[in-house]
Amino acid sequence: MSSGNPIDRRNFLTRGMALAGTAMLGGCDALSSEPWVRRILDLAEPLTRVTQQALLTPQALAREFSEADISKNFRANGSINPRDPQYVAHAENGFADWKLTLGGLVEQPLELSLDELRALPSRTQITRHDCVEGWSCIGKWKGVPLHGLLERAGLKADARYIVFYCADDLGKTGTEAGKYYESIGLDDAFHAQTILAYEMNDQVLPIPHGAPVRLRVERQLGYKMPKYVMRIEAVDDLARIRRGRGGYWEDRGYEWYAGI
Ligand SMILES: Nc1nc2c(c(=O)[nH]1)N[C@H]1C(S)=C(S)[C@@H](COP(=O)(O)O)O[C@H]1N2
Ligand SMILES: [Mo]
Repeated sequence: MSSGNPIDRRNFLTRGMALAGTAMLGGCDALSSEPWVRRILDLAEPLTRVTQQALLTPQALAREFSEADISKNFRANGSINPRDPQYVAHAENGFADWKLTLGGLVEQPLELSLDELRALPSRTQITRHDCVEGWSCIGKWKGVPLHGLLERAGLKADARYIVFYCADDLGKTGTEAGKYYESIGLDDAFHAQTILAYEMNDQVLPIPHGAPVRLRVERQLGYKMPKYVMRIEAVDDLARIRRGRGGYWEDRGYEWYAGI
């Protein structure tokens, strides 16, 4: 992700415009009208070079499907009913007092209720979920684009990864060490289809699929999409977290980048 040369302003603008133009030609969301792209094009705010690189990486979109393609039975996998006492208490009252926190290497930490998340601009997408175990299901997801939250919080210059901490103790250790977690790079974090989903197939996201919010990272395998996300953190390094490989399954031997 790092390049030797600083991006000069003209080159940066040209590539930024080209990126926005390509997305529109492709019939995708009008990227150039999105606030984060406008802000880059205006250079209204000094972004870090790492962030610029992440944003300028060609944003290939994962294939999107039609309503008719939606799987009748979307399989639920891994944890399907977390028993963590705090989680259970939140679930019992419909996550009314639950709050998602976004902290770490950010200028302005955020704390958002489910209602506040639902009030933010959303994205809906019908995509195919591929599990490393060899099954796929197509589902419709609605949620908050992660890039919007990251912009609001403002990444610090040394932020390189976004880490997601979950409520479920998949490892059944009874401690934080067994809890599911995941991390992605800034390219995926700012990708247009990377959303914190709170609806699935036009329903409130059910517990087996990750209520109250689960990440969708559509260019990677299922295990990169944490369910039951409680806390998000921007970090410069993954080595100090849990066993240091960037995710629950990564710590147990899976690849950190699970592109499909
Ligand atoms: N918190 C949490 N997230 C998770 C898992 C899990 O066990 N716990 N399993 C992962 C795996 S391997 C897959 S395939 C998908 C399954 O998502 P689904 O239950 O909506 O099908 O969630 C991923 N995210
Ligand atoms: Mo999976």
